[in-house]
Amino acid sequence: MTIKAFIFDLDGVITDTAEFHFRSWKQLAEEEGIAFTREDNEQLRGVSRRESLNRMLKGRPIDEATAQNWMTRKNDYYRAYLQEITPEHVLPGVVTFLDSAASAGIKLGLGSASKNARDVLERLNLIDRFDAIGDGFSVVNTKPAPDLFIWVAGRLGFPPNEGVVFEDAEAGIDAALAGGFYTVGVGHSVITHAHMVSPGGLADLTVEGVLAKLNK
Ligand code: B16
Ligand code: MG
Repeated sequence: MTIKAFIFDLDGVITDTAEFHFRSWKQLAEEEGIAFTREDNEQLRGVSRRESLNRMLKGRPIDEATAQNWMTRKNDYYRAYLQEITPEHVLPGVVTFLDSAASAGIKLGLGSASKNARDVLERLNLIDRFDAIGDGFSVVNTKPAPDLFIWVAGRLGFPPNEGVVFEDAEAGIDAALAGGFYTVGVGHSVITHAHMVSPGGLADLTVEGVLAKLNK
């Protein structure tokens, strides 16, 4: 079997929007008198806006209208931060890795839980590099459900067992494994159950190295 497609998560793999998500949730939490720390924010990596709100609330009940209002406010704060994003916010090694994969004939997909993913990619000047983009609008069941990555693989025209998912979050690795993909855990979070890990991100990986390790 041969690997023919790479699918990348956005936040934590291509760029670091986690800090902007954190500041936005923190602002909302402070306005509402809810304690919210950086450690709390780690639990929100890779999960949808709605699930992030649920985790921030830690069981505190709110009605649906309030939930919608809070998510809108958080997203407004987040979108203000997005205006600061430039191509300099692309993480080290990403452009080289994407170029090298494309040169090797590998199809490139993006699988992000974010409804802002396209805007972020445009600001990073990377949107044209991907053959398929799945985002927070693409599927109903978000990570750790496998649906998003399967949706992207379908768009790329390859079955999951010919694809590798690069993820920084447990929820994303769980989603990819559930879908039958090969997985590479990247970044500083502790990922123990991926086929391969790279704490230094894409900068510490080569396309040849990934293929040699995963191509059986
Ligand atoms: P939005 P990823 C995820 O991006 C973030 O890691 C997560 O913190 C965020 O809640 C989620 O996107 C939804 O983002 O509110 O912009 O729709 O890691 O899947 O690229
Ligand atoms: Mg991520």
